[in-house]
Amino acid sequence: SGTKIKVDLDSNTGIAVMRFQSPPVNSLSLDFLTEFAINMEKLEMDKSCRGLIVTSALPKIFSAGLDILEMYGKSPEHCGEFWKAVQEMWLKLYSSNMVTVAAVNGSSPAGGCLMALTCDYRIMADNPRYAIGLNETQLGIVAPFWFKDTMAKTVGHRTTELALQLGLLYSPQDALRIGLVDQLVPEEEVVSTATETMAKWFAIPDHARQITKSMMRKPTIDNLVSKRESDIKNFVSFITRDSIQKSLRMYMESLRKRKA
Ligand code: CO8
Repeated sequence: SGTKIKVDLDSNTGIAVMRFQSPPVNSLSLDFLTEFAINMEKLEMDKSCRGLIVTSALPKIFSAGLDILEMYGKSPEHCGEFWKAVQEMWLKLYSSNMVTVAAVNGSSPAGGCLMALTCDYRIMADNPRYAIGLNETQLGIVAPFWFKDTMAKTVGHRTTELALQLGLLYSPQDALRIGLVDQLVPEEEVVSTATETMAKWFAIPDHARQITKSMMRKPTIDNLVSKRESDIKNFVSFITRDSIQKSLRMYMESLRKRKA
């Protein structure tokens, strides 16, 4: 097993806590996503595990989203392999039989926001410095249909239209207002609140809850499953364009300048 994600399963409570620990910003690299998929498979098979909390072991950041370096200056083959791993992460989380709670204890742009959106419930730290949202257009790239679907299923069509076109990043208060997160708590209580929340979900018979979850999500999941190959092709031809590569470079430079 790897080292980018730490998993603690408490077989008394049936709750697994997955802590992302990939400095500096828990970006979703190919290695990270591979480790994530392996951990998900293990937990999904483990009868003693009924619930999963995903959170960050790093201060201030839940996840910075997809690792831009996996999409910049890379071969089409590499980009395709990377995108397949991103799809796999979404499929595994969105279709999980476990109760999934995102304990968002830091900023969560783009792919980080997507990860939180795939969970059943989102609790965020009430710190105005943190931001969450699908900001892809700000990078000159486009969130694919299944990112859009996940967002729209959560906050509705009109809010998604504004959020995605403008690439909006929301403060915790605004994220709560639009329903992008379900609850705000003080930073040090995010994980404990997630554990308490689990109890409420565990009180419902698993089979009834799982069938209901599947009923809500299956059409969205089937839609990607049936279009997986064309989605990979689209991504690869888009991301390897010179103009898009240039946008990514400029964005990375702007991150660096902001710091200087
Ligand atoms: N990928 C790779 N490296 C990153 C990323 C990233 N997503 N985010 C930050 N880094 C790097 C920074 O460049 C910096 O590197 P260095 O130290 O070498 O300069 C280092 O991590 C630390 O970053 P910061 O100094 O910026 O740290 P802060 O604590 O000040 O800020 C933030 C943390 C808020 C996470 C900030 O770094 C940030 O906003 N990052 C960018 C986040 C972002 O926009 N991610 C979008 C990725 S795209 C995506 O997830 C979905 C793509 C959809 C597919 C598109 C289809 C075409």
